Amino acid sequence: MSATQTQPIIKAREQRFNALQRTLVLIKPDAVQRGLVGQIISRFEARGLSLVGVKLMQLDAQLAGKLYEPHFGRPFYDGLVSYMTSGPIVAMCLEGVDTITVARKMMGATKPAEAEPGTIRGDFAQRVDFNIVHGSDSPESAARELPIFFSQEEMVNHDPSYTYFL
Ligand code: DAT
Ligand code: MG
Repeated sequence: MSATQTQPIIKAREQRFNALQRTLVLIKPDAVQRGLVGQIISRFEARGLSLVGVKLMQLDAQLAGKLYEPHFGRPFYDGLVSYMTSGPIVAMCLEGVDTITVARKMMGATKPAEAEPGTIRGDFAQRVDFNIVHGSDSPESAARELPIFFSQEEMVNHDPSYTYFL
C-alpha cells in the first residue's frame, strides 16, 4: 500500500448496528399533561439517541400491568397502575450507544428527591409516584418491555452518520 492510501474507516453497516442498543422510554401521564413532552424528547435527541419508534397511547390496566408485572404485589402497585392509566403517555424506542445506561442516567434516580439537578426527574419531578418518565433498566428489561409497546414494523432503521465511526 502506498503512503497516500488509507484503510477504510467506515465499518460494514451490520457491524455498526451491532454496536447499537435499543431501550424503551415512556413519558408518563403527568408529564404529558404538564406539557413536558417536547422538552423531554429534546434532551434525548440532543444527547444523540435516535428516536426509532414513537407513539401517543392511552394505556389500560392490562397493558400497564404487563409493563409493571415485576412489581406486582408491591404496596405501590395499584397506585402505579392507576397513575399510568390516568391519561395519555408517549412511548418511545431510543437507539444509540449504551442507550439503556445513558437514558437511565439522564432520567435520574427513581425518587426525585435523590435525582441530581440536570436529570429529567431532578429537574421536573417531586414525587416518586409521579416521577414522569420510565426507562428500561437492563438489556433483559428492554427485551421484555419493547415488544409490549412496539411491533418490529413500528421501529425504523436509522443510519445516522455517527454510526460510521462506531
Ligand atoms: P424506575 O422507574 O426508576 O425503574 P422502579 O422500577 O423501582 O423504578 O419502580 C417503578 C415505578 O414504581 C417507579 O418509577 C415509581 C413507582 N414506585 C417505585 N417505588 C415506589 C414507592 N416506594 N412508592 C410509590 N411508587 C413507587
Ligand atoms: Mg424500573
